[in-house]
Amino acid sequence: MGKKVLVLGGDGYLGWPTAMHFSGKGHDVTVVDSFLKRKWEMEWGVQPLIPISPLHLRVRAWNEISGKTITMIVGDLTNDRFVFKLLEREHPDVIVHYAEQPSAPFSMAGRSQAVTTQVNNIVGTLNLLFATKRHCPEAHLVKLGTMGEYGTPNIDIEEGLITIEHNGRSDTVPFPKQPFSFYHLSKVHDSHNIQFACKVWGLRATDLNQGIVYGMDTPETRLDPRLCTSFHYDEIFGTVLNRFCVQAVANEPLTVYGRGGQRRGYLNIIDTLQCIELTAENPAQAGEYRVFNQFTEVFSINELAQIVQEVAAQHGIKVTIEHLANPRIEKDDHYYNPRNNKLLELGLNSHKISDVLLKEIIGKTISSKDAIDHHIFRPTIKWRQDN
Ligand code: USQ
Repeated sequence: MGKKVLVLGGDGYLGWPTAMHFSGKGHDVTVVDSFLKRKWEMEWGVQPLIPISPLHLRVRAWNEISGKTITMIVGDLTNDRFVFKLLEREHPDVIVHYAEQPSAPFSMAGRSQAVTTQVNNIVGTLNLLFATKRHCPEAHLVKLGTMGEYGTPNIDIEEGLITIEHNGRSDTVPFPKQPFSFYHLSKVHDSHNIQFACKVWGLRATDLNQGIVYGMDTPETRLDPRLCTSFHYDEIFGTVLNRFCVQAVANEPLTVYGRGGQRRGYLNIIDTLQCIELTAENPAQAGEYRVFNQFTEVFSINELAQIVQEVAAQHGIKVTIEHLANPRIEKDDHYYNPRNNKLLELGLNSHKISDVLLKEIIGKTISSKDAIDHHIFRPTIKWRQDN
């Protein structure tokens, strides 16, 4: 039977495809967004490669094309009255929470952006927890966390918890967090707040520690050009593989930061949807706080650059790779072995970064080549200003 699903951050890169996916499967979907990301895009002078319509028009187009109904509500999660009214009225079974400032570089641009990131993300999530307790304590919170919460420790990364022995005693405790930025830290603080709320109020939540997402299309975005999602390639909102694909098509060098040995978990946007769906279908128990590591493959930046170079060559594009002084403070040669068993155990059937997937991004980027802004590839935000 269809569930009542709230998608918070429903205007975003992942929120919009998630909303269509759940609606297409027969769930009753409401999208919520404050359009803050659109404001930040204007402030930084960046925009998605393919212009996206206002959310009103996308919702209308989806409802026409699919014969289903997504409902849309405009509001900001940092406004507690809005959040309490929202949950009182909607009474959701599942709350998918993407409504956060998503960029590490944005959060490192200065004091104001760090504060904006942490207030927006942490206060928004806290309001949501309190409103859930009041109006829908049975609802399952599916929260987008990040693999970056763990950092890159010199030991295997478990899914949320680790059992340690210390002075002859043993306990299972949260896995140590050594994040990369004030943005990633905001997700750490969220995780602690959610875990605590589950413990003291009996709420149920799954924290999805997601890796770096790439890709442009899902089965639903392919139905009509009006349904496409917000695909960024700038230094703020563009993730590395998406940036590399656009740089290749733009005949610009791939911007590898530092030595390029940084290893991270990656997944295709289609697999993000699958992971969210599997999580929603298999909810946490009352009082349970679960963590799933959400990625399908691990690559170094050098490996990614090489893959893009090879796929671009098949399109007749010769790609060069440039190693820039790393604007971030991070290890660029390190051990990295995170686990990702829990979603696989639930049935995740992952898509590998095959030529086909990359070819699709590069192919579609070629058709938008004239729209590429060549000024937004080089990193300008530095973790240390004297870098
Ligand atoms: N990088 C380059 N060249 C570039 C851009 C990035 O070498 O042109 C490197 C970065 O130094 C970093 C890695 O690529 O080592 C990933 O950077 P990114 O910008 O793709 O991703 P990140 O800042 O880690 O954040 C992104 C999303 C964030 C999500 C996170 C998942 O923006 O919302 O939480 O990926 S994770 O990285 O696993 O924490």
